[in-house]
Amino acid sequence: MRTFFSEDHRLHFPQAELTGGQFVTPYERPSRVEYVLNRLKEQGLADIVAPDAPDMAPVKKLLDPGFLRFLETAWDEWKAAGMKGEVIAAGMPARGMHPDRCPEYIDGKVGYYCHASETAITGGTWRAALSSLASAQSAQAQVAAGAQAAFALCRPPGHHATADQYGGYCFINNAAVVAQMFRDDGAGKVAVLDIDFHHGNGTQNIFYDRADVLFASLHGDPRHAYPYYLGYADERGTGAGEGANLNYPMLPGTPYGPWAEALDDAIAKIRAAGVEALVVSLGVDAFKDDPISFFKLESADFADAGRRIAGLGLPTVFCMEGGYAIEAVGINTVNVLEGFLGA
Ligand code: OKP
Ligand code: ZN
Repeated sequence: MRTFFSEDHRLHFPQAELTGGQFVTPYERPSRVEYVLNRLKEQGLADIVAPDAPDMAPVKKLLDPGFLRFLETAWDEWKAAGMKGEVIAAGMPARGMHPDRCPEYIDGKVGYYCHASETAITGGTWRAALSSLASAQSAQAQVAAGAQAAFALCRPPGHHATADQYGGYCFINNAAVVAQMFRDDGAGKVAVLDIDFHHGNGTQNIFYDRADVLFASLHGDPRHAYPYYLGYADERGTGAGEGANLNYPMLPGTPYGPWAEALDDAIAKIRAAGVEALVVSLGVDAFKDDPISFFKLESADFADAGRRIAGLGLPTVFCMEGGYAIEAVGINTVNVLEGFLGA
């Protein structure tokens, strides 16, 4: 399996994440992917190539062009307004306010296009997000051209980003773009299977009213885990998309047994839906030692999950999402890929 990876991820390295009332070094940091690269090489999965340039045409159709322009220009506007620090949203439109009138002043715009203030934008964020997108798109192109599977080692991640809001360390929803590209290439139905610990609110939101992209997510119960305001089991899709959204929220301490049962249920429903291509939002923060998550998966469980996913027999693009127990991120991520490959 080929890995697509761009060194430009390094351009995104904010100093600050707002956590517990403090600014800390972000959990989502450049060194995460070094562990994945090293493990890939260690395990002989050394086919690692740089992606082609991103193709913005499918992205502009799926995501809000105003949002994309905002991401591109936010840092310059912020600095031009005299702001001293990184771009951080201090307030968002809340209940009883206007959720869809975009202010003109940058501080207001930031809140309009953001859903969670832990995530900072810096001068390199846009280019890093584009490079992450490019890896996902090149992986999709390789699978569309006949490869059984490809791995996009994306950083920053994408699954929390909606069509018009960033947050949760995510700016551009790589997995959603890949799913749309499979559709554009002729796949009748596509599934996005999100095994990151956190609910893929962005992906859910983008496809919520669509029957042609099935979304299934295994995640920490939103009553206890970020993104908190989405991810309940009764969110099943709307209109034509009714029944095409599957959420599996699970409680703190959940070990592999029940997690794998949820995975099998999602897999069975993906199989029954007649899906022709699969996108896996591959986060490994369900790991027992993850510093910001609360499931109890062991490293070996990730290989077993990969085996189960392979049982679908679908053309598959893996898009890297989260995983913050950095020394184990490489082992856990590559375990999924090796399990998938039957290694
Ligand atoms: C991104 B991905 C840490 C709170 C972190 C944001 C988590 C974003 C996770 N104290 N809240 O899904 O791995
Ligand atoms: Zn996560």
